[in-house]
Amino acid sequence: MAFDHTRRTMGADTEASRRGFLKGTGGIAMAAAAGGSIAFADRAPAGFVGSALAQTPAAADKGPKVLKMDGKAELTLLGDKPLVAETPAHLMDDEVTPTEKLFIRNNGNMPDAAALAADPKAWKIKIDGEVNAPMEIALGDLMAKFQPVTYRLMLECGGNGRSQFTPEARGNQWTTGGAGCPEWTGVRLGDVLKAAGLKSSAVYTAHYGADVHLSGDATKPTISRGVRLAKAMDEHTLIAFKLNGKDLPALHGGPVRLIVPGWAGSASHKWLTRIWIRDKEHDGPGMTGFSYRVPKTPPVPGGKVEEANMAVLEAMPVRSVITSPSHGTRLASGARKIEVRGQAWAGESAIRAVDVSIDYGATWIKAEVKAPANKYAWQRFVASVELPSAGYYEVWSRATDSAGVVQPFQAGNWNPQGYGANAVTRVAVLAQA
Ligand SMILES: Nc1nc2c(c(=O)[nH]1)N[C@H]1C(S)=C(S)[C@@H](COP(=O)(O)O)O[C@H]1N2
Ligand SMILES: [Mo]
Repeated sequence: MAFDHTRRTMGADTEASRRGFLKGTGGIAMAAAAGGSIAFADRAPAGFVGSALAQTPAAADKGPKVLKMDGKAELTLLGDKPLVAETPAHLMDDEVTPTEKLFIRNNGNMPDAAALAADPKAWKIKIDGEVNAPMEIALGDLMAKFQPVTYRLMLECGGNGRSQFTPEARGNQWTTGGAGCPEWTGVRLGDVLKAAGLKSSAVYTAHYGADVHLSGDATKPTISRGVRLAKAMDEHTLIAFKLNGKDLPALHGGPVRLIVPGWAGSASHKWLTRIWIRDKEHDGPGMTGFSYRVPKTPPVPGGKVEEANMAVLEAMPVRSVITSPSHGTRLASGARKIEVRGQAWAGESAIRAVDVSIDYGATWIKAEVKAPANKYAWQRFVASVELPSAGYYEVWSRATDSAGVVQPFQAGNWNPQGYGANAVTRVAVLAQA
């Protein structure tokens, strides 16, 4: 039987069950294999049982496409022009995300290979706009003049979780793998901006890079986002040139990129060439309309949304991902003990708690949550769980952030381009007699 590795959150399952997949293969066949029992079926919402294993509708009928690329793990390919690939949950198990397991999100074509192959130390970054001393600094000088720092920092695509929305939102149908927490080395953007001398009129950054618009039009930026000055000045916001101790690979924005941790990944500009300091909110491609913007008050899902009701997406919401057991695990015959393990993080906040359920949320088991390595690093959680009998189970994880915000059961605050979906995630596990 084919496991569905792409849709296993509640929003998506509602859709799957509507389409009648429960009558087909999915959970029922799984339960039959388990001797007919679905553990805690009485606690599950009607029409819900087994749906985590229902077949993926439509395009993904043949199962998820797998990225085949030197130096990268088998990520799930969401698109190849531009290249977009996410990390399957079971590959998010490392405390520090190895480079080969880090997701990829390009909006355009990678910069010219010749430009990237040239001396990286000669790569230039311009700082201009609302500064007293505009500068153009070579990467080599940047490295020599400013103090390097190393942190583990979350990079998460603004669209992460998008596939949870019903009705479907526009864009790459990320499950939960548009996120990673590798170790980044760079200089603080704030130090560089201080050296350039910020004017009192400075309120926002605008980022530009060397990648090429899909149309081939060299005058068009692929994307150009920015952040409020306070975030730019945060000590964890970096102009980064190393990833996991090695020179930043071209695929991830090398030789140099921004890392704006905890906020929508689109602010973490790759192949960085210019930071324009502005006297108002930036309005480049990716800043206006429905792009990287979320409703201030929740609209009717799928209904008309007023542009005036949209505000810039900044910090990402609280989320947890179960990295082990992997979705579709069949335990050895008679085995009943599982260690539920995963990562949890929450944009600007820390994680206060992660709870795990094996009975459709009727009862919860407190997981042990590790302290973060530093601010903006994800936190590992572990819970030892004993399954009471053979049968088909769904294991859920639900994180609570330091402000008390909890992952919802269904993605809320629907928006046209699908940002901020952070529903409880689930994996199916079969305990065999
Ligand atoms: N120049 C440039 N920077 C970019 C992008 C891009 O297309 N071009 N994509 C952004 C988006 S949407 C995300 S989520 C992250 C992804 O970084 P990664 O590919 O290293 O994982 O880079 C951001 N920086
Ligand atoms: Mo993104």
